[in-house]
Amino acid sequence: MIRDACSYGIIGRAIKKGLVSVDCWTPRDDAVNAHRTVDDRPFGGGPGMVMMAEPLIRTLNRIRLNRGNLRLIYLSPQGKPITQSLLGEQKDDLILLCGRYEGIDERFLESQADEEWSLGDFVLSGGEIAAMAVIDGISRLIPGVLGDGQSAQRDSFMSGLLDCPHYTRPEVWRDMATPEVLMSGHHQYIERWRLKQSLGRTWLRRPDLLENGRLTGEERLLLNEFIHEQN
Ligand code: 9WO
Repeated sequence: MIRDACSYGIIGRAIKKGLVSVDCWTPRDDAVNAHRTVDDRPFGGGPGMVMMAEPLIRTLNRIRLNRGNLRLIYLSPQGKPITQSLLGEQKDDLILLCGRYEGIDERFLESQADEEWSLGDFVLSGGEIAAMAVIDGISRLIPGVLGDGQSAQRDSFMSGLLDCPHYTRPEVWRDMATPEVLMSGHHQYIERWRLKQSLGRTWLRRPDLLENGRLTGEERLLLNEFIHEQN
């Protein structure tokens, strides 16, 4: 699942260019019996199965022999929210642990997991989709992975704002026109319009992102202009 998802697009090209590397490991290769068992019934009863600690620690020891002592992140709904700033803080390689079944033996998590991260307050079938989001989000921040043009767009979100609207041909689609400023060729005006739209959208949809009071004077003015135009 992870290998396939990493073979496409920006991440696939980054791996081909050697800017990103993703290795996948399975505890089944370190199962302690011929049936390659990695799970067992939960103590205390209840539905489903729990991933055993022993196969996992053996896999983890192989990874550490191979890649060194990297921080281990467990992807779970019980973790701290995955945000752009959390991804931006990551400077070293990571081990991303994806659970399945009903979860992983707590003794493995307590002794081996450095952090737990959550994609959101919902339960999936496993941690892989969250792990893929982390791989994609961190990879995009590595110099050379995005084309130069896109890095400008990335910088705007790095300021904690939502993205501005985007338009392409045709100029009028189903009687809906493209904002004139985008057709003007006046790059300063276009940049100002895009920042104003990002500020306005953030104010309308995610006002919580503006509570950190980090807007510059010019951004505050632009936002006030947007708000005034709303009324
Ligand atoms: C099941 C569950 C049921 C009720 C309330 C909370 C619950 N958490 C879980 C749970 O973590 N189940 C897991 C399935 C076991 C390990 C992997 N699974 C998983 C990871 N489901 N959803 C995620 C996940 C990971 C990161 N961000 C969001 C969801």
